[in-house]
Amino acid sequence: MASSFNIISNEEVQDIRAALEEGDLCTATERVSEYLKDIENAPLNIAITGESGTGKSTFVNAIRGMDDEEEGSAKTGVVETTEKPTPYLHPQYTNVTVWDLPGIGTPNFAPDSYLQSVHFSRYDFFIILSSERFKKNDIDLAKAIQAMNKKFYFVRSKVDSDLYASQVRRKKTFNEENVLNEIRNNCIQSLRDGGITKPQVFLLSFLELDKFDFQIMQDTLEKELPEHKRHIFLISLPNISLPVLEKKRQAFKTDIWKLSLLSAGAAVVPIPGLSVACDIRIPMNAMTSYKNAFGLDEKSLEKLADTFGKDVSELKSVIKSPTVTKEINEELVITLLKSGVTGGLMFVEYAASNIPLLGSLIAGGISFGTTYCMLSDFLTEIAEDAVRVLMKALESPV
Ligand SMILES: Nc1nc2c(ncn2[C@@H]2O[C@H](COP(=O)(O)OP(=O)(O)O)[C@@H](O)[C@H]2O)c(=O)[nH]1
Ligand SMILES: [Mg+2]
Repeated sequence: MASSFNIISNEEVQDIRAALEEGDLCTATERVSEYLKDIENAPLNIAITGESGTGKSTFVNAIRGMDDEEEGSAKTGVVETTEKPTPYLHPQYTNVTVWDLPGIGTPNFAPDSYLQSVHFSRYDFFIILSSERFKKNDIDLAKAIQAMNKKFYFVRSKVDSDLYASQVRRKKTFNEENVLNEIRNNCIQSLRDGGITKPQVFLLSFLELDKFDFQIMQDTLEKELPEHKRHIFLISLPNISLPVLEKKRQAFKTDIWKLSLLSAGAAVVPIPGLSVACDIRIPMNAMTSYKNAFGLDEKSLEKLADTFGKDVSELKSVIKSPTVTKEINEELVITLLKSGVTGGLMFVEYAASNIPLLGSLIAGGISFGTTYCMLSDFLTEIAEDAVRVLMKALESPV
């Protein structure tokens, strides 16, 4: 069975999960990069989408070198003929499947339920067709694709008709180049107006496929297909790694309250400016072991950077937690504990210090709470940073 990530098989997903569970970031990243080497062979699903009658089925036939009447060709016509998403193998790119989709806005495929009806998540990237200027449906679709972190291109079809009409109607001033430029600018403008930044539009006629922007489109696809695959692989990584890292985090978390109690109970080092006494060696050791477990300690990061030909500073640049990249020493732990005690808690501590017997108990309680929150926060930050570092390590060099 194919995994829900399209491009990685279930076995591969399991393998990456296992590597993350057992090992550190470096082991897991090495495993993922082995798969990235085979990415050329990964399957890719391209959806041809757009409104009804824009030429989707004709496009699918044309790129497969077929006319519309051959056996095995997609059905085309002036009335909507595509009833459900239909897969066709791409003739040139092995492992690429082109999906002919029903039109948006046809009776069974209303715009608001369109994406669900065509099993949107199945596709890795999208070609949105329009035979006129791009409209709201196209723009909404593009935005939904963008929200899924997937890519799309626009194709303006039937430019032969525009040229023909212009030639008939404006015999004297007709200039092919001008008409094409006008169409292109018009398309780009309507997409920009709709909020699409840097839209890429190819002008095509499926009756004369090799004319107009066909070669540019081919070249672009050829250049970008491996990148697309890599991108798709990488965007699925958080889906795989986050649950695993979350499990790791939970496992540590169950121990935090014990550590915090211990720390508060031990109460040997009074922190200056904080009337609470706690043994800061305990949270300090805990933080160090979290860093090691998630592979975010200096040594692991260096090894990771080395393996993937990156600079340590590059990996560190995606770490959001200000604490993770700092050396864990007494000073840092004290600063963190102090910053955790604010407003109300400060007052309680002050009150506590005036009531000796009760005071030590409350002080213990505060120290427990402060330590607990600090360690929990740190653990959450470290798990999220681990995913970011993993993705960064695997990013292709620019
Ligand atoms: N002139 C012209 N007609 C086209 C072109 N592409 C498709 N058509 C015609 O437009 C109609 C709708 O095409 P079809 O592929 O069924 O559209 P779909 O609904 O998007 O799948 C058919 O009559 C096609 O022959 C094109 O590039 N130029
Ligand atoms: Mg069709």
